[in-house]
Amino acid sequence: MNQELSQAMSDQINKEYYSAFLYLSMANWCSAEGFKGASNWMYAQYQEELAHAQGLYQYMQMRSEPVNFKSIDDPSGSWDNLLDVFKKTLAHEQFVTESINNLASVAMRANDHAAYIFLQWYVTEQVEEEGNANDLIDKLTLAADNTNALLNIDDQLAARVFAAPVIPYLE
Ligand code: OFO
Repeated sequence: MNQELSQAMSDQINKEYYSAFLYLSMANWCSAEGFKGASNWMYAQYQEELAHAQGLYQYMQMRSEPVNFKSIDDPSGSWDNLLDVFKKTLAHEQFVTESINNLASVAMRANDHAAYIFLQWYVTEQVEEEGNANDLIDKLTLAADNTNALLNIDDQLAARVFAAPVIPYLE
């Protein structure tokens, strides 16, 4: 594999683990604030990010490429309210989308069609990741400080059940 691509793939694995850690931190905050449904949603998101990292890791294994693990930054934060949590989620996903797009561009420049095709799963996934955060920002903006509306949204978030994503090469 092209050296720049290999390094960028490896870096992306670390970014996915940071995403997982960030959402686990948000799950923890939501739980402490009494939003058990949002905590459940964030915990499922944490599991999903772990799967994203695993998918990239397994791909690198298939290609006999090294992975350089780095320490994960402290994700803990203090968020103003549930709306702020999801605004930060969207901002983070936009950052990840840019990173994935750059990665796909590196694969294209390296003429690595296999890696480029593999990365399309992640490109598509980011549309959903941003869309989910956007939907929740809209709902939470409408709810504003209405406690009943907020608890209603929290109940909806409690219904999320983690389903392992079907990522190419990840069994
Ligand atoms: Fe891995 O998609 Fe979110 O960060």
